[in-house]
Amino acid sequence: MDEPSLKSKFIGALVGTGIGDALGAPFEGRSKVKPEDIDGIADRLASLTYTDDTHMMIGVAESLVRTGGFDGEDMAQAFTKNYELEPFRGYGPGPPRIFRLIRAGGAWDEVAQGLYHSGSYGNGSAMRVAPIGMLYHNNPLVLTGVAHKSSQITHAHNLGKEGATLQAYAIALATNLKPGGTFDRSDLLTKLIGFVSDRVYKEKLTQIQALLPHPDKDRVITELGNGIEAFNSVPTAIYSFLAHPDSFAQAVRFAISLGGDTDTIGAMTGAISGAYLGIKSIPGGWRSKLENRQYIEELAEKLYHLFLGTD
Ligand code: F2R
Ligand code: MG
Ligand code: MG
Repeated sequence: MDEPSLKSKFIGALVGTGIGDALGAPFEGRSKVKPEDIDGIADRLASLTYTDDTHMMIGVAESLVRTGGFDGEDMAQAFTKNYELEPFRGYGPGPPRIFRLIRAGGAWDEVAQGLYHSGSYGNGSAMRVAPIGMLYHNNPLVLTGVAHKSSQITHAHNLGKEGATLQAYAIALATNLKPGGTFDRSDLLTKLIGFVSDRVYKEKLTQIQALLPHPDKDRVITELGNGIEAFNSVPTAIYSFLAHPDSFAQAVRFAISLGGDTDTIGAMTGAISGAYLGIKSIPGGWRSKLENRQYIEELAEKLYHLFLGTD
């Protein structure tokens, strides 16, 4: 395989989010899914329709591109405007409540604090974080600050913020790696374990190390999780990628086959795999069917130029 360019990785991460989301969406909430059913859906559908995961990822990218970096007020307005235009994207229960508060004039960094008493730890801020992982892939310190603040808009619980930051960092590390050579999974996991602060994430990442040599889907579901909470889905996406580093299709198929929050674990796996392997690794038949593909690719290119300083 030709080594993907950095631009190809930017496009791969954003389109990868959309593909994993759209392929997983028909199975969200089901128990384990047969890989052939995933391919069947992809073949049958004329268009691969994305959900809130990609809709919010688009909002993140639009805001970063528009303001030339992170601006919390602008990003909160982008989420709110996009939701009002397309409320049918299957949003979780929390974000629409936040958007109403934002619309009523609430402060972007305060409104999410009271949700579920201590803020949300749902995976909604991790599923959309690919543009942040890409834009700051060479600067973990800035990546951490921006991922935390972007989560604060809707997911203020520390486990929500840490989940988004961990997913962004996994995308950044994948961007910095060259595919095709020897892939040191242990080194990547060690970096991720050293990066997170919360014990829940440290333990799950350590568990990935134990699970990788002995593939067992049931143990992945039981021990890492396949749920809507950030800590029950971000480590699972990282596992799905690490167990299939050389194939976007295999990584995403595996993530969805676990059942549960299939669109979101698919989206997060697709983002990491796309950032590692680049856009050409995504099967053409999937890529060509993705709803709004051209717009998502244009956003990825603009983000790439923002990174280069050539926008
Ligand atoms: N909403 C869905 N799927 C439902 C069905 C969609 C259907 N197919 C359709 O088309 O309508 N999926 C999307 O939601 C998930 C992301 O959710 P998000 O944005 O994190 O929402 P929320 O409400 O903040 O959190 C989700 C749930 O987590 C629990 N929770 C969170 N924080 C909690 C806390 N501090 N204490 C207790 N529980 C907490 C709650 O149950 C929340 O409702 C993605 O799957 C996306 O695809
Ligand atoms: Mg969704
Ligand atoms: Mg979901």
